[in-house]
Amino acid sequence: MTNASLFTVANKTNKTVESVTKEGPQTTWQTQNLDGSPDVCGKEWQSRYRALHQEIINNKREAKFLVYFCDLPFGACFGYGDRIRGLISLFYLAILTDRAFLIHWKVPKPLERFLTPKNINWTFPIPLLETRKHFWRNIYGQTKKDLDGWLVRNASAVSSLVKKENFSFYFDKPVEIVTSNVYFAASAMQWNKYLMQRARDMEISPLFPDSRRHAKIGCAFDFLFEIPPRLQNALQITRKKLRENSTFVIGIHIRLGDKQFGRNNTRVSESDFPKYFLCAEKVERKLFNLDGRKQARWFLATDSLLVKDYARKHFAEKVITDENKPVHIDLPNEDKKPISDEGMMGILHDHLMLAECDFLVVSPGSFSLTAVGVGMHSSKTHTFGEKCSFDSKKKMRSR
Ligand SMILES: Nc1nc2c(ncn2[C@@H]2O[C@H](COP(=O)(O)OP(=O)(O)O)[C@@H](O)[C@H]2O)c(=O)[nH]1
Ligand SMILES: [Mg+2]
Repeated sequence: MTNASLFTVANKTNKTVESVTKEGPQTTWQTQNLDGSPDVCGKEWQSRYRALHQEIINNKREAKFLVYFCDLPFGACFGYGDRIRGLISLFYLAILTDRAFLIHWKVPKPLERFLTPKNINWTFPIPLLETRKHFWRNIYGQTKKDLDGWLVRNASAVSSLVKKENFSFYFDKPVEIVTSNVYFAASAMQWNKYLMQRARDMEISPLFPDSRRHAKIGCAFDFLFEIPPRLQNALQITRKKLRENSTFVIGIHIRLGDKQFGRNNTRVSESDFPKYFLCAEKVERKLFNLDGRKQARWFLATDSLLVKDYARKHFAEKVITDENKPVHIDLPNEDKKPISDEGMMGILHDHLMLAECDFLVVSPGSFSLTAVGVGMHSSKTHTFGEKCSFDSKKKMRSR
């Protein structure tokens, strides 16, 4: 992805507009603060876990590891959003069982090329100690031979396990490796009396039942990941275009489905996606006090070129979108080539950019909902494009 040619900005306007953000009015277009807020994320467990992790990898404490694993010869760790939800669920499970969390995400590209370790060294090599391997997800096309050596549980069996098991005993090997796309941190884990007791004792507030549903994603993401300079630069270029003249930004994510990636699966139909743009217009009208001087910009992320073309044709004035063809992280391209670095950058760029928009119009699915989580959005700052319901009495103030 070359920075200069990445994005199409339709005609720039020089109107003076001030931005409205999730936290309230802002006077500049500076980066949204996505850092895990101490109010939502808690503030003590992070340093305690950092110390524990350090002690384990420095051999000063019993070797106990929990590894998120995506390096299977047959691929198929699912999409980016699915991976993030599985990974983050395992991260919390590692904290609650006093294990050092490692990420071994090598397919189709090593994650550490695109997101780097922040508070803990999750790239530490998997120790050559007694190991058990868990395959926690539904089987899609894997053969018996592929799964040799893996303890297989489908998604509903994982939920049952996570609801009732005492994992301090269940995980009894020095190295427990898991490949998973199950978002149990937001569901089954909440029912587990042992895990929830530990979460309370350790004051891991994003896991408390009354915490914001997707904040657990934002708090974990912020703890684990640093955005490296190459991706930061790409984000900054887009941000500048979006925030020019202190405008405010609506992020729109339209996920048509895997049809464009050669699979028979439709999420949002080609006749329904224009509703997302109508929804963004409604958000502007009802939530932001726009007048002739004020204008919003839209950041469009989508899996479809058709949607991008439509947006450029109908909303050239306000839409900014990546020019490249979106790729599915886990499905082969038409030419059967593995996904390129640019393709991966495009996925991360779209996801992180969506996260920092002031309001989100999203699709059902994990790509959208993890962006809601990473951006620490509440129910007041996102809606689903087709339903487009929100409380229009709660106007967002602009100055
Ligand atoms: N670049 C880009 N890729 C996307 C976008 N939406 C979906 N994709 C691709 O489609 C895949 C969708 O999988 P996933 O993130 O699991 O979302 P879900 O299947 O909708 O739950 C992602 O991994 C991306 O490769 C988007 O807005 N931009
Ligand atoms: Mg998926």
